[in-house]
This record gives sequence, structure tokens and C-alpha cells, in this order.
Amino acid sequence: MNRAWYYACGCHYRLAEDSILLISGQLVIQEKIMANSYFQLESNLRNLKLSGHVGFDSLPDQLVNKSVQNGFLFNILCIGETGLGKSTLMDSLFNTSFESTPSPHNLPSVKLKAHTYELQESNVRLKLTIVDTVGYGDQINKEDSFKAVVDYIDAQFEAYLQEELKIKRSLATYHDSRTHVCLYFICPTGHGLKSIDLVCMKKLDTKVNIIPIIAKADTISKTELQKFKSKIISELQNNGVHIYQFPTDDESVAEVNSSMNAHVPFAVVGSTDFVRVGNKMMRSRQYPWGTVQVENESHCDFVKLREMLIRTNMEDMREKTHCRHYELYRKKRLEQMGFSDVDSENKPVSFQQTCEAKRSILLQELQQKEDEMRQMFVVRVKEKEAQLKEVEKELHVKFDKLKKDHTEEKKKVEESRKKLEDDILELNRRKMQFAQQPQHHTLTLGKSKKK
Ligand SMILES: Nc1nc2c(ncn2[C@@H]2O[C@H](COP(=O)(O)OP(=O)(O)OP(=O)(O)O)[C@@H](O)[C@H]2O)c(=O)[nH]1
Ligand SMILES: *[C@@H]1O[C@H](CO)[C@@H](O)[C@H](O)[C@H]1NC(C)=O
Ligand SMILES: *[C@@H]1O[C@H](CO)[C@@H](O)[C@H](O)[C@H]1NC(C)=O
Ligand SMILES: *[C@@H]1O[C@H](CO)[C@@H](O)[C@H](O)[C@H]1NC(C)=O
Ligand SMILES: CC(=O)N[C@H]1CO[C@H](CO)[C@@H](O)[C@@H]1O
Ligand SMILES: [Mg+2]
Repeated sequence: MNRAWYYACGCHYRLAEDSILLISGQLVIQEKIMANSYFQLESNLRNLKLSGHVGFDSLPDQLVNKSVQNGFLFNILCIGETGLGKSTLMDSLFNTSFESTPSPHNLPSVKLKAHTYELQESNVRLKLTIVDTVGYGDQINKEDSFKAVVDYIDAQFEAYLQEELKIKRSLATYHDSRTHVCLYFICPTGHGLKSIDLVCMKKLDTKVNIIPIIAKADTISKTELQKFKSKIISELQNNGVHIYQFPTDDESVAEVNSSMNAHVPFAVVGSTDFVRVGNKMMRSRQYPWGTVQVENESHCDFVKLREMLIRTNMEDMREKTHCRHYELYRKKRLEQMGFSDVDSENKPVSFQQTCEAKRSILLQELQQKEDEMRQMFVVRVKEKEAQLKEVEKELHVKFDKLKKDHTEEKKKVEESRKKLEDDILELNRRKMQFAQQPQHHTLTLGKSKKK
């Protein structure tokens, strides 16, 4: 397939391949025959020659025009310690100024900052998102530094998956924020990778296309650089870290493939300053002893990086992100949700079957829960009833006792009343008796009292 066409068409070329097969100008018509009542499709391919110009050879152009109209999208993630030249390299790569501000390096944790820009070159529009790690490698405990990055990448995948799963999808207008490439900035120590580099790249290598680059490569001498590169590559291999390989299966890029893959990690220099060389302004860094030209291949690998990242493999990275990394994430997530293409006996199951099975399991669980609740309720009610009965009994006992006490009291009161009545009667009788007796008796008493 023509590589240039392939780029411009973006993902649309797959669509074209699905519907009509173009084989060296010949039309291949697929005849689909309803084979039997089970609606099985049996295809019967016949090659036919066209006797004139029909016009579907403009299909590639149609796709190119449509893609150009829609514009393109690319997301870059830059991972590297603070002040390692991430922003400067981005400015150099796109020959513009993204006007980024230096980050603080006293943050308690790593954060990711995304900025989106609209770029235009001739009639091609590119929506570019650059994501920067802020505070990466600044903490004393660097154990969890990779976590923020992994979470960010997963969150972008998840957002896309959720859009895909919607009933009413709008993937055409959806801002796809999935990370297409991760530029990993390696410190130019000359002594191999740090453990944080290895851990982070290992965590990311199934989620994103990683291109390791040696930052500020002007600080390493020529002989050191070769040793440094081979050390890095061997460390990556020994730890099983898979970095992005430039594709070698397409004949138009195959010539550069092996040489470029051998140059990884690219040793790059970035600059925001220009120096006049002849009549051209060149991005360069000036030192007391000379000048480093960013775009001079004998000074650093910047041109190689730009060639491979932007001019040759941008579309391949977009495709690998969708077809490999996103696919892996999607598979894992759907399996987590309980979906599968095959059942426990390795027989294929459809989405609907899975849904129904899930639903029946849920219903069963619900039923079970309900039964449990009902049983619990009955037990509770019984307990409460028993308690109430007990209380009632106690109350009865109390009541009986009170009643008994009361009758006894009443009896006692009655008795004492009777006694009192008797006393009153007795008193009255005595009074009468006393009244009938002669007066002197009283006087005598009065006299005796006076004594
Ligand atoms: N020697 C050398 N210095 C560089 C290079 N690229 C950038 N610098 C310098 O490094 C310093 C930091 O550059 P930035 O591009 O702001 O680094 P950064 O990684 O974006 O920093 P933060 O965003 O704060 O994390 C600046 O003074 C740059 O001039 C390079 O290739 N070589
Ligand atoms: C594609 O666009 C170009 C220029 O805009 C136009 O000349 C050409 O006819 C278009 N091709 C198709 C197939 O639409
Ligand atoms: C980058 O931009 C400057 C002007 O800002 C220009 O002089 C220079 O030629 C450009 N470099 C390339 C490679 O196009
Ligand atoms: C690249 O650098 C080499 C060595 O410094 C120099 O000879 C050559 O002229 C430079 N190329 C350009 C295009 O400036
Ligand atoms: C490393 C690698 O796969 N190199 C391939 C590059 O492309 C040529 C064909 O042009 C192959 O022969 C190499 O094997
Ligand atoms: Mg920066």
C-alpha cells in the first residue's frame, strides 16, 4: 500500500479495505449468497475485468480530502525530571514557542499537566496535546512517582471506553486524549538508567509507545555517548522493558528502519535561541568554546528524532495506540466487568447472552437477599414478641401483687375503721353515762385540781 496515502487517510483506510478490495486495479466483487435457512453467508469470489474507467480509483483521494478536512490529532506525553529540557525540546520539535513556564520542584507529589494547541502546516491542521510531568523525581521517596503517570494514561483510555460504550456515541467529535507517544527523558549522567526510569518504563510499556531519549546530550562527550547508549539498551533489555520499535513491515520505511532502531535512545539537544549561519537562522546553543546546532546531524540526533516521530511514524503510533494499547486496556476492563467472548466451556457467547446470564445471576442474588431479609425479619419479630410476652407476664405478676396488696390494705383499713367506730360508740356511751352522774363529782375534781 502507498505509504503517503496510508498516512493521510488516518484510520479511514481500514473502512475502505473492508468494503471494497482493490487489487492492482482489478475489481473484486463479492457475491454473497444466502446459503440456507440459517442465514449463513457463503462467499464466492470471482475476478472480473473492467472494460472502462469507473472512477472508484479516486477513493484514496476522497479519503485524503476527508481526513484533511477533519484535521488530525496527536498527544505527546513527556516524562522527565524537572528542568531536563522537556519544554525546550517541544519548542524545537515543532519550531514554535509553546510559552510554557518552568515548574516548581518542591511539590509533594507528581502531577500531570496537559495543554492543547492547534497547529497548521500548509492545509493540514493538527490538534496537538502536550502532557508534562510536574515534579517528577523531586520527592525523597520516589516509589510512587510512576503512579500518577499510569493513572493519567488509564484515565484517558477509560474516558474513550466510556464514550464507546454509550448508546449515543459521538466518537467523530470526541476529543481523543489517549496518549500516542511517551518521550522518556533520560538524565545525561553517562552511567546508565536510574531505578525510577526502569520502574516507570516497565509500568508503561504495555500502555503506551515509549521512545527513550537522552536529554541535554551536549553535556556528554562523543565516546561516552556510545557507551551510554549501549548501556541503556542493555539495561532495558535485561529488565524486559519493551520500547517502541519503528515499523519494519512497510517497504517504504524499511530502509530507514534498522538504522533508526539502532540509534535509539536518541541523544537530543534543544534550544530556544537562534544563531545566524550563512543566511539562515539555526536553532543553536552557544558556548564559550563553540556552538551546538540542534538541527545538525553531526552534533546530535535531534533531526533523527523529528524524522521518526513526526515525519515518518506519527500515524503508526496513532494506530498502535488504538489497535494495541487501547485494545489491551479495553479487553482487561470488559473482562473485569464480566464480559467474555467464550463461556466456561470455551463456547462462544454473545454480548446479549452474557448480559442475560449476568441479569439472571443478579436476580438470583436479589432473590436470595430478599429471602434472607424476610427470614431475618421473621426471626426479629419472634424475638420481639417473646420479649413483649415476657414483659406482659411481669406486668401481670406486678398487677396481681398490687391487687393483693391493695385488698390487704383495704381489709386493714376496714378493720381499723371498725375499731374506730367501736371506739366512738364506746366513747359516746361513756359520755352519756357521765352526763347522767351528779354534779359534785366534777366539783370534787375541780377542788382537787386547785390544790
Ligand atoms: N545544556 C542543555 N541545556 C538545555 C537543553 N535543553 C534545555 N536546556 C536548558 O535547561 C533548562 C530547563 O529547560 P526547560 O525546557 O524549561 O526544562 P523542562 O524540563 O521543561 O522543565 P520543567 O518544565 O520546569 O520541568 C533551561 O535553562 C534550558 O535552556 C539542552 O539540550 N542542553
Ligand atoms: C480533493 O481535493 C482536491 C483539492 O481540494 C480536489 O482537487 C479533488 O478533486 C478532491 N478529490 C476528491 C476525490 O474529492
Ligand atoms: C524555524 O522558525 C524560524 C523562525 O522562527 C525560521 O527562521 C527557521 O527556518 C525555522 N526552521 C525550520 C527548520 O523550518
Ligand atoms: C554541521 O556541523 C559540522 C561540524 O560542526 C559542520 O562542519 C557543518 O557545516 C554543519 N552543518 C551545517 C548545515 O551547518
Ligand atoms: C531491524 C529490521 O527489521 N530491519 C529490516 C529493515 O528493512 C529491511 C528491508 O528493507 C529488512 O531486510 C530488515 O530486516
Ligand atoms: Mg517545562
